[in-house]
Amino acid sequence: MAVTRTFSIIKPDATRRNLTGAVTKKLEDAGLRVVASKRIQMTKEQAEGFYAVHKERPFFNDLVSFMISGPVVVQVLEGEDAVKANRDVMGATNPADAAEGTIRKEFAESIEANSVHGSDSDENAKIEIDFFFNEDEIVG
Ligand code: RTP
Ligand code: MG
Repeated sequence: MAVTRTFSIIKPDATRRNLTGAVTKKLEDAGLRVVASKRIQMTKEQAEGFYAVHKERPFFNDLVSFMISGPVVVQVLEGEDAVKANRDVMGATNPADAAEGTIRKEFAESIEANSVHGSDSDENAKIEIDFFFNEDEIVG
């Protein structure tokens, strides 16, 4: 398995509860390394652009409002098969379905306020990383 990159967001429900460190610890314990990180307040335009694939979904407007309701921490993670390693430790989208030991089981408040985002493919990881980071901000 090759070392690859994925993109993560610690969402506003988690930053609000001061869980940035606790979430990051879970990521690190899963074998992922934070190679870039910044805390930002997303604009509405950024959130709409980032989630453009979901624009026809009924939850789109609520999701955009939630993602701009407070600061987020955007991160680039590196590790063996990083996309899968990250999604495994995140757990299911709905915390009610998330496995024991996952971030969403432990921390998520609801299907929307579910503490983390993680890319779902290597291709989308690259697009999402490029959306928030310049290459010189990433130090492997
Ligand atoms: P993510 O993209 O954030 O890593 O999460 P995911 O793949 O597990 O979920 P996805 O289907 O891509 O949905 C993106 C985010 O939209 C919110 N959501 N709300 N109210 C709802 O039914 C609903 N469904 C999804 C969640 O914040 C989800 O992470
Ligand atoms: Mg997704």
